[in-house]
Amino acid sequence: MEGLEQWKIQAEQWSQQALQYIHQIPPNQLYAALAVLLFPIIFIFFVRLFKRTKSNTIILSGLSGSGKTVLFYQLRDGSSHQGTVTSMEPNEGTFVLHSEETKNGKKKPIHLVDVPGHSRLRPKLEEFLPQAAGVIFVVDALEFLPNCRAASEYLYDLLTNASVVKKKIPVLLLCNKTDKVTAHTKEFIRKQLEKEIDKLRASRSAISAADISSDFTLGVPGEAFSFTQCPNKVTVAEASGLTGEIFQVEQFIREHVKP
Ligand SMILES: Nc1nc2c(ncn2[C@@H]2O[C@H](COP(=O)(O)OP(=O)(O)OP(=O)(O)O)[C@@H](O)[C@H]2O)c(=O)[nH]1
Ligand SMILES: [Mg+2]
Repeated sequence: MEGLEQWKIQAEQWSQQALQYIHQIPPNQLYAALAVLLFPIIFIFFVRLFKRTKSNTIILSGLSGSGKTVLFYQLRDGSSHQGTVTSMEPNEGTFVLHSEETKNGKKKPIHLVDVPGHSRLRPKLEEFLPQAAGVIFVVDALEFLPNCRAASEYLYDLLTNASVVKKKIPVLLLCNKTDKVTAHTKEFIRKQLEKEIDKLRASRSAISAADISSDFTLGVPGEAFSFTQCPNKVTVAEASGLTGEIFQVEQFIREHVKP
């Protein structure tokens, strides 16, 4: 008991000494010391907060038949075990990329969403866009010309989506099915899409002027449309989901979902 009492007295003395010492310090110095102590703590807190809110969601979009579901399984399992059925609902998964599973080092799982291209299911895309770290717009490079108009319309909607514009969500135009020699090149596809969007822009802005639509407009008025005019980054790449040549897809994912 005595020992405890002594300890109490000692502790009180110490705290009084500490208080006296603090009172001796000029307030300015005290505040400065506090700031120096608090700043790193607040800084680390914000860095962590920012990191946590950073999304790991990548969206696969594009017309029906462009090869999104095959790509999904290729990225997840390294094989294309999916038949030729049209997807009737979004396909979602959180996983480590198959190509990274055997690698050492940091691996961060990605959340991949395959949104079916069927026009009735496209509104689903808008639900996923606000949380997207990147969007892969898959284009069938084999059957490109007959689908050019439809693909451009879908892409136009994507590029004028409020989340995509405001959050500057990066978009990868993926020319798929390049395993076939008759596939069109990515330069050709990019140019054709730009031309088609240029035409759409004229017709759509005429409609929205009458309807007072609040949709975002694309490109620079009076100039031919080019993807470089978009506020978000739009890049082109080639792949073959079927044969697993998906390096450029994985590169895009890793660029926007950091391990
Ligand atoms: N040659 C070739 N064919 C492919 C490739 N990727 C997909 N296909 C074929 O294209 C067809 C459609 O592929 P899916 O992955 O089901 O297409 P999707 O984009 O998911 O279509 P929806 O679910 O309807 O939106 C299938 O018959 C695939 O075998 C590819 O890289 N090369
Ligand atoms: Mg599908």
